[in-house]
Amino acid sequence: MKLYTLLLTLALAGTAFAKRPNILFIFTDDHGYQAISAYGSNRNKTPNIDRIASEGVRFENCFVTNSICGPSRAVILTGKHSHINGFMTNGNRFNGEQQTFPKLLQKKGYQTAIFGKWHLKSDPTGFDIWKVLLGQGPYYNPPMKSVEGTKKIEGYTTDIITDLSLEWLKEGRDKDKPFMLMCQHKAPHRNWQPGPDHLNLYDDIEMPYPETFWDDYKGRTIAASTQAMTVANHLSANDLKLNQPRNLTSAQLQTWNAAYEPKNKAFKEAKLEGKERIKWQYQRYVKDYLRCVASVDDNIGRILKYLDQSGLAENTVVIYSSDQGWYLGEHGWYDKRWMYEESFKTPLVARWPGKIKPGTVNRDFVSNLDFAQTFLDIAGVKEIPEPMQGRSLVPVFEGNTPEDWRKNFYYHYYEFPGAHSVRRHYGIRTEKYKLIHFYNVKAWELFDLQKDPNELNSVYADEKYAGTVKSLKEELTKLRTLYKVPEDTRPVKRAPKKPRPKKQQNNKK
Ligand SMILES: [Ca+2]
Repeated sequence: MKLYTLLLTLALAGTAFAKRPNILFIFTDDHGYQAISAYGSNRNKTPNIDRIASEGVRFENCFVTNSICGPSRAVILTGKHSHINGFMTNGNRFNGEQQTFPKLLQKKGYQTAIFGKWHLKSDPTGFDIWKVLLGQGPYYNPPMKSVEGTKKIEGYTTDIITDLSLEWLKEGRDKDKPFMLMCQHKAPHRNWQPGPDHLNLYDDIEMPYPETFWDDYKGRTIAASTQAMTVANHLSANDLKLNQPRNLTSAQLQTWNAAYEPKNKAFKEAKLEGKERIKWQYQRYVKDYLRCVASVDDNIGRILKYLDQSGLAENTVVIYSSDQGWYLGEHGWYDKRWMYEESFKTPLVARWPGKIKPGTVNRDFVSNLDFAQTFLDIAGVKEIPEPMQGRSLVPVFEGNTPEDWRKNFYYHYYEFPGAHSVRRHYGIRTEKYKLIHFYNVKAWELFDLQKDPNELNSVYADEKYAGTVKSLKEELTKLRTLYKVPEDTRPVKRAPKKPRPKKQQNNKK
């Protein structure tokens, strides 16, 4: 009798266990919200990402704490700001000994898996299975590392990461346990090599130019004019596909050349100069970027289809986001790093049948800092030994944003000297204003976001805003105290790189 009761209890516990929701976290690298049709893109369509948004929620104000690849990933894993988790710049190495949300999920009986981009130097910890790209990883034929070692897989990386995720969902996992799967794409990171299916997509159209494409950086501090990330001067021959890619198989290269050689021939014959040349570079860059996004969207479609067919869709929370936003020619730029809106905001859409009302649009200030606690809350994990610094989005998902939800947000970028020469800065964003401190050059910017949504004219020195500056500085100090931000005393040894003259821009990345 006792044995029967025990077995019955175990069986019931097992049922409850199995019913906990699965978490599918699809994540890209450098996908700006301007390149998602659910966010109103005027340049491309993303029907599958849009589907997640229309069956769930789209967040209009998802901010990152530090707009760059590795640091964003470390924030997500730990639920802590960069200065606490120790990964402040891409040069750092992630300390995998520390508390992360996958480890806490594992303890609660979740199966955890990651396929794709990791980019934190140390090996993944907290995963039952992992297979990751080495560093950035290439777009074609990526070597992938797992506990068994490193093996090259032939094909297009975005397809391969999806294949690995689907194989694990179908055959690899323990179907008696709930899962948390991180499907992490390299795309659409530089240098934007499209997949074989999309090499000629958009050939016959001209992409529209952003309003701020010809920005002259007047109205802001020295920081904005001394960067090295312009479409005009800082794209390499590899970025522009004027060189052949190096690691393609001969069949892949044949397909590639069939697409690019005629386009490159026409470009060379046109001998474009000045603005016409810059426009050509913009068209080439944006189209390649959006071609990479098209493959991401196709592959999200494959996963959503499998969730439908397998019946998993009903009990799986699907989340799509990117490690930060991106410039698709806004301010004349590519890349990220700034606290300006395009790179400070990142896309976030989520679907959770029965919990998130389809078609929801949310404007609360949410962040990648909140993801860890959100995943733990979804899984019913209450024990978080070391406090995290975000908040669970579950009540926000359910349409019950707490009264005391944050009304401002702290940002801090550290990687200077570094690629693209963006000065270190921290700042505060409220609904109406953004105050930024480029502290190594002792310069401040204040933007009135309602009057100047493109952030072209700092009103920091305008007397009319003196009171606003004072109160924002007080709020900023409070946030720095709340998050325990130390003074950044690391020396700035190197002067900012001058933008390279046009003649030298070829060949090197
Ligand atoms: Ca990134």
